Amino acid sequence: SFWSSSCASSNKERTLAIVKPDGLLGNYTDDIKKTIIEYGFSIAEEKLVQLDEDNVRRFYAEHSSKSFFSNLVTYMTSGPVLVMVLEKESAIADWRALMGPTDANKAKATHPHSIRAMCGRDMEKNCVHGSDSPKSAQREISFFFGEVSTDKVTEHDEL
Ligand code: IDP
Repeated sequence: SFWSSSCASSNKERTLAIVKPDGLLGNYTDDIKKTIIEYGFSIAEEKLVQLDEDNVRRFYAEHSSKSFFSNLVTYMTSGPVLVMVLEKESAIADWRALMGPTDANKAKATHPHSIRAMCGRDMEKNCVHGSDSPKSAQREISFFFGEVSTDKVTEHDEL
């Protein structure tokens, strides 16, 4: 593939990060981006999008049978999100570590310097997303930035 052939000599890895609607509404975007840069990531791509129900159902398909799924759809469509491709060595694991645990209350207790401790509220409203494996990262990056992605999500006008 293009990626493996053009980057064979680089250890850089890409992951998908999302600042969720609570992060944008709470004006945490600048602090989150500052932290991302401080920790050595580069932001390779970014766009502000308004997800619709269908986008979220497909993005989070693995959670479709969970009890919290309909709340997750409501939450993720409640406002625009900032989607970014982050790049660095070990980007996937390092971004997960920087986000902190899924439950923002746990993050505040055990990972006080994590992003979810800084701007999350609870198990659901946890401010940020990060891919959990190389396979997810590839799927999620092409979901938002692949060749056909422009019909899948609606770009938001004002950034
Ligand atoms: P992750 O975002 O830390 O990878 P996942 O288990 O993949 O966590 O869950 C996806 C998202 O679904 C979470 O970030 C959170 O917003 C929401 N979520 C997960 N578990 C719960 C729950 O038990 N109640 C409400 N929302 C949840």
